Amino acid sequence: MAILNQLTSQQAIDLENKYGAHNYHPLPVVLSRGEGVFVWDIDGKQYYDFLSAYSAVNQGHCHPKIVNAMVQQAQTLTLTSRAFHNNMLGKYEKFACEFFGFDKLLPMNTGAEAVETALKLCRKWAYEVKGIDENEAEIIVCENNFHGRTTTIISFSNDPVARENFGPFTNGFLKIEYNNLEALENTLKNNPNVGGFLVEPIQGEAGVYVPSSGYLAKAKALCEQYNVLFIADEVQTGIARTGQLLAVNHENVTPDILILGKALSGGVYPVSAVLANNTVMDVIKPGNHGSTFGGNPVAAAVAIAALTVVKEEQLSDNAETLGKLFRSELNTYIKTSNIAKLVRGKGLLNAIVINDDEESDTAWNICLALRDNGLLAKPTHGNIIRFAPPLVINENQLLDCVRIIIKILKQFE
Ligand code: IF1
Repeated sequence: MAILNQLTSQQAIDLENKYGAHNYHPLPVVLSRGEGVFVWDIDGKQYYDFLSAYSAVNQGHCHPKIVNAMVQQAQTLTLTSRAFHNNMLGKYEKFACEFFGFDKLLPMNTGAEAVETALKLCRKWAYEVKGIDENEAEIIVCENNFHGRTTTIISFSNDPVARENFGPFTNGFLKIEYNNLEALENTLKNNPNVGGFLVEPIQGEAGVYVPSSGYLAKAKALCEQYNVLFIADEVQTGIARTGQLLAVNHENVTPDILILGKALSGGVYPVSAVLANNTVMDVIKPGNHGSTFGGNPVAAAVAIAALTVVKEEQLSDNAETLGKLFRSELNTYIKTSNIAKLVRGKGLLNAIVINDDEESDTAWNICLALRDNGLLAKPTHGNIIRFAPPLVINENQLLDCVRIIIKILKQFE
């Protein structure tokens, strides 16, 4: 097919501009290959990937074990729909439930679908178990959240760009300040119809905001006190990214509903999931919810392989150790820097706040310079640059990247 002939970078970008919706503003680089911590552009230039497809390729690009699992299953049975059983789904559900410590799993495909599933599950539990009057259930969410792009999810977003002209919006959500336990307790006390509290253990898109130590544990305790489900969106923070299998593990918190996505498949295939114990998950009956591809045999094989890699390669420990090294090295530089204000994060989910206002393009220009020096990263909001390499990165590679980052930051001082 002629369309598959080698393109120049500009030709590839022009095709996207002409034939693709303009719903992103990508960094000008055209990638064609990935392996481990590296990606290559179509001219063969190598880069460290410090975005990891928004923490979907925690296991590294094209991990052979995960790819092989996909290929094997894809050559055997790809999709049955849930109209029939298949030999892979139950195995995956058992594997994942034991891996994360829950009774049941509801398989979906994207993170947003899993968040929507969790919202529906929480509401159904609120009516049928907690006894809230029908259509009166409310779910508490946090300011500056990011949980996906569906109409209901953006209904409780406060990002004007994500909301503008997409109304009318879904009701039933109460918004509180993130990392504010008093706001949570007051909202729980004054709103008897609350069924759940949906929270990111670290707010990723908002700029890698790590809550105060103890916040998640105290929030969970408040939810228990008021008979409200604690719903952890670990789509970005989960699967070893923050130095523990789940970010909530840092505080020994067990969510009532756990939402997973992204690296659940190692970035090889869209796989997401909602996990809960029977007292919650058993409100779901045949016909209540579903998805054509949800829990398909390829997704099942890929997810088992992706989670196995996390354990076998001890990715949580690596993220914990190298994350501390990353922040330590950057903090040493920041002491004498006038361009970098601070570095924050947990494990290998980190961000640097640039000493310029949100509207400036300094962070963007820094990312262009990083690209020219073999490292790919992208600003989250305005003056914040997220740094999230695949968790398979080794110490020498990390220190090489620290060197590149500091070299470029110094050029902007
Ligand atoms: C974009 C970042 C944004 C997520 C959390 C659910 C979802 C996401 C905590 C939905 C998705 C992606 C979506 C992508 C950019 C990226 C992202 F934070 F990771 F950087 F936008 F905030 N919960 N995050 O982070 O999962 O439906 O995408 O599979 O939409 O621009 P999805």
